Amino acid sequence: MTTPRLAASTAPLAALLRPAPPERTGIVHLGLGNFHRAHQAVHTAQALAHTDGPWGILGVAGRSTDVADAMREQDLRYCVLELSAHGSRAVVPAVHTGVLVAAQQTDAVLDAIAAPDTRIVTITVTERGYTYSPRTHALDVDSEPVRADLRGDAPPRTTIGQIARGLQRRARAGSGPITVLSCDNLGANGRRTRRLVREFIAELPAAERDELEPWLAESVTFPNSMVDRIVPATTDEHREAARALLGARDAVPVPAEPFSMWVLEDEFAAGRPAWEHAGALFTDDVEAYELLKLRLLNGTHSLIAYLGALDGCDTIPEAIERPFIADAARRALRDDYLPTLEVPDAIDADDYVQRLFERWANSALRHRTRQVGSDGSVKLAQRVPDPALAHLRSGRVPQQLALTVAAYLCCLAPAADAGPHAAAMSDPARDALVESSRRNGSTRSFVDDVLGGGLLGAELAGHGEFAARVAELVDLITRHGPAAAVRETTT
Ligand code: CS2
Repeated sequence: MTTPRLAASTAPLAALLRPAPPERTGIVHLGLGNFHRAHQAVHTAQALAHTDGPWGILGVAGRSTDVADAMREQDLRYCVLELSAHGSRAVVPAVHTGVLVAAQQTDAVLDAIAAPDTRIVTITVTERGYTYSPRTHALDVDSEPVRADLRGDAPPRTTIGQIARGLQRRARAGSGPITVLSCDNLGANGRRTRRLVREFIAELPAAERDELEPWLAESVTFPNSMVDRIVPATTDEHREAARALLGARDAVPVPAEPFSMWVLEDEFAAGRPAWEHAGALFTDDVEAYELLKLRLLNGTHSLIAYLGALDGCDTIPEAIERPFIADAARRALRDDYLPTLEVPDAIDADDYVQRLFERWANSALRHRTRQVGSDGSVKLAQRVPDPALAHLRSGRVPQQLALTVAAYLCCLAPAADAGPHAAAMSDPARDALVESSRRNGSTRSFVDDVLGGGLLGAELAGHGEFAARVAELVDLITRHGPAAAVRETTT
């Protein structure tokens, strides 16, 4: 007998977080990737199972049609595979009310943002999706896609353009207040999104700008939020696991760790689901949680990924099992990140760190070094410069932060073959890094060129002692391998 396709009628009852999607759509979500489907969708389904409400999610994919097509074929159902060494289970959120693909259906996306029923726009488009200049952190008005969206003679292609144009349509339609909620790993993600949307609007013709600015100030909120769940990319093994656990074929299951955390500011202009009943924490102090997570988890994750890839590890659990990588991670946490943080009262730092090691060691996830290592040019800018500057200002060179940057450069622009895992990392800056490494005769001038070019912001580039250490570590890795470089940072 062939296994049926996952659908409304074949989803096993025991796996359903709620019986069926809500009837009304209250949330438009931009970025239909794995993270959204394992994090916010699950928290929303759980919240609605506790307190029902008009909070169905319209999921909007950027360009790729795969997930949207598969979800349509599956009555908008998919499963989240919670994977751990202690056992696995599949849950089906059943919370989406529709799917769109922005590149093909931009007008429908703008209409959805403008619809009176919509009261929240959520975003997971990764660090790369915000079209800001890494150097100034302002909207990148020099980039072609942003310029095109400002001209407005074609449907907007950038996320910020789509939000601004959608809000413009909403203001004109008189559809009332709305919340824009970024769920990406960016420091102060809500404030940053607001700034970018405002900068977009400020560039519009005066009549449009004057119409929109006061409405935006009065009717739209942009809460900050910290999101946390390790969510790898889907493979055929996950499809097999989904089939075994569900008794149905899911083309787009999402693997995830059991852990999930969400911390938000409670600044919603037009209501929200009762996410507090799904484990979300509401606080005025989201920034402390964001910094904690961006530095301890994400910053150290990058170090593990680059060292691991250079040492031939396909996955994060494989990497963290190597004693020299675990040692570097421990030192990064203890010496370089923790001293720069104010840990929120509700968090026990020792427990948090111990939990991180357990989460990284989750071998059932098979989270790949190449996935964490991809897009380092945008990710590291969120993770490394601020804590590095805190140390440099007090006269200390943070060894593991310098090592993170050195290992990144060795993966992306290697002097010799850096192996298949490093080669598979994608990064918008790869070509420029390779070109700079070719052009510059010495490692030091290469590192100066890269940092001076704004990779990690202007201020860090001014600290020659940091660049010097990065260059030494690049040379050590190139000549003697990553373990020797770690040893050098610890003696
Ligand atoms: C990772 C994150 O790929 C990466 O850069 O550090 O995706 C990480 O797994 C999540 O932020 C965990 O919440």
